[in-house]
Amino acid sequence: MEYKNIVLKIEDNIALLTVNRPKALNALNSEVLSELECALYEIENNDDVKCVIITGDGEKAFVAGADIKEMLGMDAIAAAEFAKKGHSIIRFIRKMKKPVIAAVNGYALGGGFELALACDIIYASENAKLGFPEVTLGIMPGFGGTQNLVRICGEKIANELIFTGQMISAVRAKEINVVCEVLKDKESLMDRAFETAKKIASNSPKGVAFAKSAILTGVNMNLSEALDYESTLFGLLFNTEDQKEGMSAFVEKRKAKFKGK
Ligand code: CO8
Repeated sequence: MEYKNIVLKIEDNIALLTVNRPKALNALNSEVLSELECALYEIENNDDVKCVIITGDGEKAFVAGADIKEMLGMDAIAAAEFAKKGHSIIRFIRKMKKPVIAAVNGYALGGGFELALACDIIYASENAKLGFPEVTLGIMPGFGGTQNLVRICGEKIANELIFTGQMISAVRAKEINVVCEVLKDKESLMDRAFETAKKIASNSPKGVAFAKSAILTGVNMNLSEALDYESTLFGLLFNTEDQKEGMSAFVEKRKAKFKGK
């Protein structure tokens, strides 16, 4: 499919998805959301792809939020539909077999912060600014922000960020466990994202996918149910060729070649 507002590059088992609407600081309008949804679907169904990186075009913004100019004229029904469209992307990213890394280069505000929070790993450049300015616009986060932030850094920090609408630095985002690492500029940010993506891509795709499922599904279960879920997935991996290959390679002192089977 041809995309107008995003660029999708697939190379060496890694998909790089760039939101490319620089005139609006990569803000998410309905068209961008539809394209993101299609691209993520395309990536998930491409067996060559083992890991995904999402970033924003340029150095100024990852995504500066949902498109305020589009939202200005929305009534309640249209706004709820718009949020649901966003939610289906978040749900999709969370359920994808392939890990998704957000490389946050600059502003990640409102829906942009929420898009990053939906990803499995977040790296940020030193100039990144993250926050939820929604209450300054008379609305509230509606792209999963109220639910994901509280699960990552707890109620008090989530309250402070969401009720004030203040932006935080990448360093502060790391302190509150939102960001894994802060990199000095866009180039080192992308290098770091690719380094991690390559490591993930060299591992067993099924092992990675099942681990992602155990982490994300288990967190919403009680510990006993979550441990049962983990042991079921652990057992299922012993039906795969990758388990045989991974363990044989160890014993034979060679590098494993995983097929994702
Ligand atoms: N929507 C639409 N246009 C935007 C947005 C946005 N979110 N952010 C920036 N732009 C546009 C500006 O209007 C401007 O366009 P133009 O030149 O035509 O006027 C261009 O991008 C450049 O922006 P600025 O001139 O403002 O650049 P500055 O460097 O002065 O400021 C800021 C950068 C601080 C990032 C500033 O642009 C800003 O505050 N932007 C808005 C940030 C914001 O409030 N985001 C939250 C939006 S609400 C939201 O995301 C709700 C999500 C919940 C539902 C989602 C469901 C999918």
